[in-house]
Amino acid sequence: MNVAGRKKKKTPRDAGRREPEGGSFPALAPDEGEPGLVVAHHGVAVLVRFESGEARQVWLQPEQRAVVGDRVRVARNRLAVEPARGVLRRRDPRGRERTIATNLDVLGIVVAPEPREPPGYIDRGFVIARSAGIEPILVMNKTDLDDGDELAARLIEIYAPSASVLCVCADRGEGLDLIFEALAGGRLGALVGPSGVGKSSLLNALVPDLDLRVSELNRGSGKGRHTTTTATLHALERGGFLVDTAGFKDFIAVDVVALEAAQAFPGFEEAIVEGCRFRDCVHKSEPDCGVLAGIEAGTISERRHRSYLQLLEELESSDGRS
Ligand SMILES: Nc1nc2c(ncn2[C@@H]2O[C@H](COP(=O)(O)OP(=O)(O)OP(=O)(O)O)[C@@H](O)[C@H]2O)c(=O)[nH]1
Ligand SMILES: [Mg+2]
Ligand SMILES: [Zn+2]
Repeated sequence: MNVAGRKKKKTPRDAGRREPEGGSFPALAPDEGEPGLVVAHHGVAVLVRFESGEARQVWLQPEQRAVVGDRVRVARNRLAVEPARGVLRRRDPRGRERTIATNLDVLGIVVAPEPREPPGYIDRGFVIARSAGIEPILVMNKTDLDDGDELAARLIEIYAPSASVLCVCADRGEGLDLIFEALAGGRLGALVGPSGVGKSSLLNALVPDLDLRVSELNRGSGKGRHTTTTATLHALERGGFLVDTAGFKDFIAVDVVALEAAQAFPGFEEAIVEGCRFRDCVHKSEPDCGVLAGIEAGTISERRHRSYLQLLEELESSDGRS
């Protein structure tokens, strides 16, 4: 479905919000129905968990959309989807918009020494999360592997000033407390990352009796096998909820403008607050730019700035696609 015709200009207040699709599902009156949460998505139907703890499959109407994390009401086997915030979207390699999950408080970007994520993956994750009002955290799994310490040190150096960097090991059950803490107080998080980094393995380690499918990396390519094909949401014993998602290597932003990237890029936070003269500075060649001054002073590396400029270029070139 082409949604370009309905597209409104985005304002900062809209960031990460989404209204339910159309008004064309007259199924339920306002406040009618039993409230529930979408915990799995099966194409034409969703699995809804109710406050009683019971879960039931509900068919979607033609064209109706609901994803994991959506709050819904169900009556007469019909579904009404509540407006959502914290909406995580990406563009797939064919240019189509995909909503991965909604109502997220936290995005756990999972990486590992093997398989390594594509260049710029983490930065795009930060920008996408922050511009949707979701707190990004970085989760490095597989600390037991040989290159674990080296990668952890590098990630901490770059990202720890901007966000929590959690070094964990699903295999040995290490660092799991850090994930519980990040979701304490009933927060909803999702794990995203390339196939094979161990997202499902982490969920299995966090949730007793959960038995999500995991598979070994491909021996030849060292890549994951796209084992998880649909997102599922799980309650944690210590409070909070966590979504397992299908791995993807293209973390392409939808509707993120240059200024949002300029303000959300990890590592620029302090320089912007202290330094940029113009509020709409995109740190390219503006006078009195805190980021450019940081490069001069050696507090921001040129390499990080190059990664940022590359991301800006990508955003600009994907603009016309939707
Ligand atoms: N050495 C080591 N291997 C791990 C660890 N966690 C997961 N793995 C292995 O990594 C492989 C991939 O794990 P999965 O949990 O299937 O990865 P995933 O991120 O869910 O992959 P997709 O579902 O394809 O996106 C499996 O062989 C796991 O046993 C870890 O902490 N250490
Ligand atoms: Mg998986
Ligand atoms: Zn600037």
